[in-house]
Amino acid sequence: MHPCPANAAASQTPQLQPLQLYRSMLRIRRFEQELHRLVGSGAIGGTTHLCAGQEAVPVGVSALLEPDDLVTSTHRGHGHLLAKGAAADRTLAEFAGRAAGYCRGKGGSQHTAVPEIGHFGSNGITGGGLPIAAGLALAQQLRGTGRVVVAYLGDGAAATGAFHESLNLAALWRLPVVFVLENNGFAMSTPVAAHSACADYTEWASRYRGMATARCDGNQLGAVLAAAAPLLARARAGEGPALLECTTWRHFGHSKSDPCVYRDAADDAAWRQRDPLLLWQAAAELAPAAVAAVAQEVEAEIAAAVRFALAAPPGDRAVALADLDLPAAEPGPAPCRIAAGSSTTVTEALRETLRGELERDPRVLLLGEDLGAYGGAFGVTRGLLQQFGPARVRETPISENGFTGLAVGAAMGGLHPVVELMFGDFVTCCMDALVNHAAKLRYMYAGQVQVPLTVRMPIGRRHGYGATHSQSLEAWFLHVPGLQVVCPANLADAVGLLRTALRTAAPVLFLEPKLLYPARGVMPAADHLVPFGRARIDRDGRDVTLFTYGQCLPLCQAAAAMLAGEGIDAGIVDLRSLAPLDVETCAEVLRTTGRGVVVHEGSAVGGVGDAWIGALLPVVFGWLHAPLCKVAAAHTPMPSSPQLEELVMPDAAAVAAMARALVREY
Ligand SMILES: Cc1ncc(C[n+]2csc(CCOP(=O)(O)OP(=O)(O)O)c2C)c(N)n1
Repeated sequence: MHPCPANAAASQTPQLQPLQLYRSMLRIRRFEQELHRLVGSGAIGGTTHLCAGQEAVPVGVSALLEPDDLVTSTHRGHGHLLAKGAAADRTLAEFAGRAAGYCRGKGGSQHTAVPEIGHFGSNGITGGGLPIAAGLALAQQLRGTGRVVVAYLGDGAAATGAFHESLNLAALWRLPVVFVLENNGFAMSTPVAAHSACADYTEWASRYRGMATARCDGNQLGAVLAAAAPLLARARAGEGPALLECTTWRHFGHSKSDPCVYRDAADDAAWRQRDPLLLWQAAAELAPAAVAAVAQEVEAEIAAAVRFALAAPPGDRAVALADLDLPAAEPGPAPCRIAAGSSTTVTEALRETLRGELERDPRVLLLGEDLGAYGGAFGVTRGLLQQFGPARVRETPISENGFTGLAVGAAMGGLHPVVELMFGDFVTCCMDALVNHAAKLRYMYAGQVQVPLTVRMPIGRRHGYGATHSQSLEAWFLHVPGLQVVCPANLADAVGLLRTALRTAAPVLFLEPKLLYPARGVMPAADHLVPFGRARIDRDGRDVTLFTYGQCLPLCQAAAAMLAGEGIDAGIVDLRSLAPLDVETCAEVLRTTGRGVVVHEGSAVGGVGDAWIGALLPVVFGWLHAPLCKVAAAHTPMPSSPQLEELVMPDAAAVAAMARALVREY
């Protein structure tokens, strides 16, 4: 018999009894075989990535977990779900797109989560779940829950930046996470030797300081148990993260359409000889009669699951549109060292708002590069590390995708992280974390999780920072359901919008116009909140209205002053909230003036202005005296020279010219 250190505990712990372990593996095997049949016949649509052949890994690992330990999973995650305790019927219903599924049919095979059993989601982005797992582990560590997180991945995922960023962060912060790498020899059709420049994954991972590693035969359940147990115990004891590599083999193709032509038939046959169920049957010396009885039980469970899933109805329109509403912001005052009514700068006001929320709410923590001695790129966080310590003001490596993804996981794990991107331009490096994860997880997982995450990002020009440090990329995010995008243009809104972001259980991109940092204003009350989706009328006007946000507000004010000198009465609306957009207030104002110009620093092509016009036109068309127009940056990268920068940016004269033309020509 293969030595199984878990056998000592087997008599007391039901999930470690050899027959139960066999049963768990058989349950996954039969589930996958039935799913293969149903997908093949067209009874279930969508894509599926079956894990038959790899059952010993999740069964071995899950057998060592407590019920409230957490796992994150991959596209090939059915076994991870079932082994953690998901019911076969609701799992199959999910994959069949039925409302009775765990995610009401919105997640499907690649995006199912069952947080009530500690399963925080399979993931359709290769490697995408790894930073999230690190963040869930950070939440366990900070909340002192004593739980561990298991992050499954395939060999292909080990080539992603997300993998290395996650291992680095986990090692730096000694997070209670065990990365379980199911090495089945291929990433889709690409063999390991062609996609990973390492001798073995344990050798790679061991280079991260404090990362324990082990490698085992992933088809031998006893070997998985033996290798995983000490790594999980170590992580649970706070001794740091680990990587466990399990070599294994999938029986089916990569996905339903894969005939597996790239695999050697002899290899396949040899691996099938080493079927984990057969190996365990022999190793654990299971009696044939007991195996037959278990098989009968499993057969009945899977047959019932198929009947349940196929009979269940799909969700309706309400299901399709649910889980996107914006939760209300918590009202109430926060401690504030700057007295309401006194004059200060936006930088200081932002810092005091962060300080107040850190003091008020133990779930809040800051993450970003150089937040401590440097105070963040623009000095906003100066002094906060000294006050709150490195656990809550966390200086990160230069790993935007890693630490933003980690923040998503920490948010799901019950914290409210505030990420600072040094420059908004670097959002390109964490698009996956924001667009594929922060924005969607609540929806995909049908409201079972929330992602209270604030991402602060300095945007716009500051005279000479050049093409990669001056952009205004916010328009991209208006296209992503699930993200809130807000941008203050004065001190009171900077405080009110940031405080609202920190009190709202949803992902918020908080844009900080760079030119606004040194601006002065009056500190608002300690309970001042600015609700999202409400524009602010900055100036009433009869003839034409300028719609803007952020650092274009001053130039609109200058343009309005110029126009006033010519007898043109121009109003100004500060949008403040780009997503959700306050269509109602904008429409109301346009009902009066019938002429509107939208002004912003982002490129004129596909920018906020186009989105704004698209949203308003169907509502206000009948009231317009003139077409809605925009004044925005030229469609060029930002040149470094301040003189050239002026030439591609909108200015007050251009805004005034456009408004004048609308008034005079229409
Ligand atoms: C970022 C990303 N790139 C590509 C894909 C398409 N894709 C899905 S699974 C997969 C292979 C992943 O291989 P591996 O991590 O070894 O897992 P396995 O399929 O072997 O379980 C690929 C290329 C994806 N989903 N996400």
